[in-house]
Amino acid sequence: MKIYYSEAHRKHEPPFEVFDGGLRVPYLENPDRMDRILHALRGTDWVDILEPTDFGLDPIHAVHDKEYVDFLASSWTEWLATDSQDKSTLLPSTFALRRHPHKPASLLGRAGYYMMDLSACIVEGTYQAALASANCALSAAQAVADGEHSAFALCRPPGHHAGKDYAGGYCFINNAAVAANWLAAKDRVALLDIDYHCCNGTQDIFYERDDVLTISIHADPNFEYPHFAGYADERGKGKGFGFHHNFPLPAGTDDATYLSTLDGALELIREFKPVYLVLSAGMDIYADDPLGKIKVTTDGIIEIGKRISALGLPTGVVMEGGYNNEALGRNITGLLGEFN
Ligand code: SP5
Ligand code: ZN
Repeated sequence: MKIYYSEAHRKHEPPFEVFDGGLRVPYLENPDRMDRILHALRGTDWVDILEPTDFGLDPIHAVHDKEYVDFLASSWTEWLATDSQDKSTLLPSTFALRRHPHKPASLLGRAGYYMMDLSACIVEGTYQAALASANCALSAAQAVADGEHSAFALCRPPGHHAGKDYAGGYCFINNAAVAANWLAAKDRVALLDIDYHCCNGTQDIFYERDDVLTISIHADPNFEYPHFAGYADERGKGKGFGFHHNFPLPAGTDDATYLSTLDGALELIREFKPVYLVLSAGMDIYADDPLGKIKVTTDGIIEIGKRISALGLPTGVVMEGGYNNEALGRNITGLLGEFN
């Protein structure tokens, strides 16, 4: 299997994130995640780890507002020029409610406008890492468009919380959405997101489209991040109505319940008759994930891979979340092994 991976992620290493109640904790979305996965992949005899191709900014601008991408590109330099006391990472303290859409001129004002929370921390290497991550997803899309049965984009930072014009939840550029949009120019695409968290960014990006079916299985946003998207009654808008589906799950969901929910999602994908599948693969559904409250085992993840692979679709698998670093390697090789 072709695996696309770039070392550019290493320079995106924020010193902390801010949890509920203002607690500063070490950044959970850390470079060690990639090392664990690479180590496990290199231990198999079926991977070919490749540098991504540079697709330039056009496929990114096709999904994200240009001014938002410009903000990602220039914010670190602008941040260093401010007189803020702690410049270890750019985070705002005021957030834009989108019912008041004025965009302020100041850097911290724009940071609040373009960020949805306190876990999309920008540091010096963030923009380059985010671009390389998107190129990994595009390279995997190119591979399946060129006839590979499947390919894996080992993306870091992840992408599925990033919307057209906002960062959030460790995400800056929506890698899976960029790849799905690129494939949609060729033929019908389904995007299935199995990360523990709802893919609010992906949902927003495709919400009014009928050429990309988007489906997310995740922890119920009533109790879990991202809180404001992921409810079952959000089904798309305009001609996109009926082309987005959310499957919110309760805390404690086990393998059996997860798999029967997955079967429902897979049935919708079959009905849509896509030519390509993009799989946003977050491993934070794993039972011992520090951020998750869903109880899927490694065997459950392998079975998830088997059932998705049984669709028989050319599939670009895109790395999203997953924070039990020790388990990430076996969970990802278990999932991908079913596509091989
Ligand atoms: C890609 C991805 O999986 N992003 C997830 C980002 C979630 N960030 C917000 C976490 C909310 C913090 N709650 C902490 C509770 C710790 N017990
Ligand atoms: Zn997640």
